[in-house]
Amino acid sequence: MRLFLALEPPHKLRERLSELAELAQDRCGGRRMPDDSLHLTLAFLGEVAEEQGAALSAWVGERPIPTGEWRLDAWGTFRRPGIVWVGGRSPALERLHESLWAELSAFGFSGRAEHFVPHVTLLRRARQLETRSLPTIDLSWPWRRLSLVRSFTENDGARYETLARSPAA
Ligand code: 2AM
Repeated sequence: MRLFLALEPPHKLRERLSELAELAQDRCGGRRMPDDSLHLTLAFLGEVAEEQGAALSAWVGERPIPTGEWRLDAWGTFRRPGIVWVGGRSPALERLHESLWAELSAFGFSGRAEHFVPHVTLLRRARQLETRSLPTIDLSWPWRRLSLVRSFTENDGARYETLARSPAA
């Protein structure tokens, strides 16, 4: 199964991100992420065997994470595969990313990306990767819980299912 560790946005923020995705699509084209799929990936694990997935679910379910607040104040793009995102630098998220990967390595996982760019993907396959005309943003994302998410590939994109959440801190 294909898994990743993520933060899921609070309800009000999800609504705001959805509005931004609509605005961005008007300017840039491409496909919007479904509202209920909006997330921040902290660690992409790729294909994981059933038993390892079960062990990860138990680990996430028992392990509170330090809470924090992420300030999203930037638009960005990844040329391939035409991603338009919102995000922002955050030392607290970098520490969380770092500590999660330290524990994941002990589990035997590898594949940590060289650079961690905290972002929420709003559009894929955008025709235009120009974000200068998009509104200035300054959003706050208070986080409390980590999610283990499974990704299913379907004809019209990926579908996500949350398998486990860490206890509320
Ligand atoms: P993206 O939003 O920038 O596409 C599920 O696919 C999540 O894992 C998405 O957030 C995606 O990031 C990220 N992801 C997918 N493939 C990845 C890879 N090979 N390396 C790092 N992150 C990946």
